[in-house]
Amino acid sequence: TIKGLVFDLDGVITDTAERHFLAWQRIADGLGISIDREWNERLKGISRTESLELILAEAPTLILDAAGKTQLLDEKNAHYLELIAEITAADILPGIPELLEAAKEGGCRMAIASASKNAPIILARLGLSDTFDSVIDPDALTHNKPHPEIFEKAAQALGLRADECIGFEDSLAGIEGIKRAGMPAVAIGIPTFGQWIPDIEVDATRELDLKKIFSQLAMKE
Ligand code: G16
Ligand code: MG
Repeated sequence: TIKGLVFDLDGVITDTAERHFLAWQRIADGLGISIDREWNERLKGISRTESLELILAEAPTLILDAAGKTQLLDEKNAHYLELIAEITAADILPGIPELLEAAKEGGCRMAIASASKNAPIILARLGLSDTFDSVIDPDALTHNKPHPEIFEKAAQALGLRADECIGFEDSLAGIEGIKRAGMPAVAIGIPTFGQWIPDIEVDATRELDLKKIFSQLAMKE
């Protein structure tokens, strides 16, 4: 039986992707690299350093040393922090408040498994600091998504086995990580899948219904 829920943050609880994009676009512009929203899709769920590497790969002749990269990462985050300062509870995605409420009433434990080092700040802005029993610190991880480590740690932090939890993700890397952890996966707004297939798919967070998810999973067993 399911006793815990493990949530990705960006794209599941709130949509910070546009703010990440604007902050990265400013950095890319400064380097003479142009990125658009479609290109930005590949940065979803990817760590900050990996995101910078993908941007720099667009300008192969540009060579930066470690200090230069660190400076760009700091600049990106400073701009991103300015942008997320505007976030309020109104930025929680549709259907999520109801889902969190239903989970709490049902006695589910809940954790955040986000690649974002800014997750605690964002949760505070959303008024959700006390909602989750655990927020996994991405700095304490050895591997990034699609590795299952963050989801394994989240289940452990809740005192549960992975198969007693459900993972919610909006990125392919995240679905792979959840499935490799041995956890049932709910995919939100992901158009196509590769090797790793989620247990349940919805087009958007507003379609999430905890009772329905529980019964769909029970039918699969
Ligand atoms: C989020 C975003 C990624 C971002 C990553 C790291 O992941 O989807 O685009 O690069 O966090 O964020 P930060 O620069 O704040 O540490 P997730 O796992 O919440 O979808
Ligand atoms: Mg995400």
